[in-house]
Amino acid sequence: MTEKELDAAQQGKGQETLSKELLEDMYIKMLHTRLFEEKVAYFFSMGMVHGTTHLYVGEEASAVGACSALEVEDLITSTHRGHGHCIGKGIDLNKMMAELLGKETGYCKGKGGSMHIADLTRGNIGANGVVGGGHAISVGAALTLRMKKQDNVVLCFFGDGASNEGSFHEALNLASVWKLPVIFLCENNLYGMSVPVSKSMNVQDVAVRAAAYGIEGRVVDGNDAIAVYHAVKEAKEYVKENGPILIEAKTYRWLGHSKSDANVYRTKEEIASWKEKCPIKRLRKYLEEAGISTAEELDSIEKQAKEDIDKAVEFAQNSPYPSLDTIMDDVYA
Ligand SMILES: Cc1ncc(C[n+]2csc(CCOP(=O)(O)OP(=O)(O)O)c2C)c(N)n1
Repeated sequence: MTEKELDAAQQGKGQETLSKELLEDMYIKMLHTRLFEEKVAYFFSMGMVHGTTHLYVGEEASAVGACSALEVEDLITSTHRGHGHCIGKGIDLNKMMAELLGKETGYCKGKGGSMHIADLTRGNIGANGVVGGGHAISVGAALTLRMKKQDNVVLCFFGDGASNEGSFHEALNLASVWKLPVIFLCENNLYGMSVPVSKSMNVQDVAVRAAAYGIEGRVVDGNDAIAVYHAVKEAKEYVKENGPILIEAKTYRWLGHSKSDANVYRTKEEIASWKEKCPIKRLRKYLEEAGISTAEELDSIEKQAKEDIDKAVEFAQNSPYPSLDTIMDDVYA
């Protein structure tokens, strides 16, 4: 099936028809994610971003498709590769750029960096530098929602590598036993650092692991924002009634694991073949071919996205660094 036929088949499955407004919002958020990270990569190379960064380039459809299916009050837990999750859930780009540049106006007043961003006003309860760190937190958050009788869900993002952690298995088990409204969303980008999934697990799909806990596992094309949207939208209703679900979004990161990655464990051909499947180009093509948006409209969205990121850069660069006498403020452990 061609991509176009696949998309058409999806629309024919009796799924909700997405509005132009929603699809264009997904398009600009995917562009924001790509452009934001391109700036971060540049600033990192200039020595302006401290610590490390884990870029999400190539995986944009997964975060944006998933978060677009959630309400503001639905919660997400994120990972070390979390910029896309933040943008999907509606982060303030200025404050996130300021945080990465270590400025006082950032989300953590410039002291946390990329892996500690949370925005409780938008249901983002936090990135996490600990692989698998979000699993237990998402179960606890779902239990809180249940106890407060709130009709919302928690979506837990994690990678294929994190599905080999003990926390994944404990969390799925407990969420299943307590029938908690958690969507476990595995972003399978085929590698945990330099280790391919074929060398770290003896199953083809992470999704099959759900069966061990008596829950449903589904696989979705993680490079298709619309498919991810539908999968999460359906899952949202499902988990409120039945308890957790595991969704595996198959995707790929184009860049190295982090900035210290020489990227020698995969071939140029493999990377090039995934670049061909660019999720952003794919959504643009769909919007144009389905007659939802004109080329001019999409160009103007791209222009807007660039301006938004330039503004975020300007805001961050013009912001002060935190002063030395605040070094121990907001330190909890
Ligand atoms: C508990 C723990 N173990 C190891 C690490 C080092 N580490 C950081 S990212 C990573 C790979 C994670 O792979 P995956 O979960 O597939 O996510 P991806 O990086 O592919 O998005 C590892 C091993 C860590 N941060 N935390």
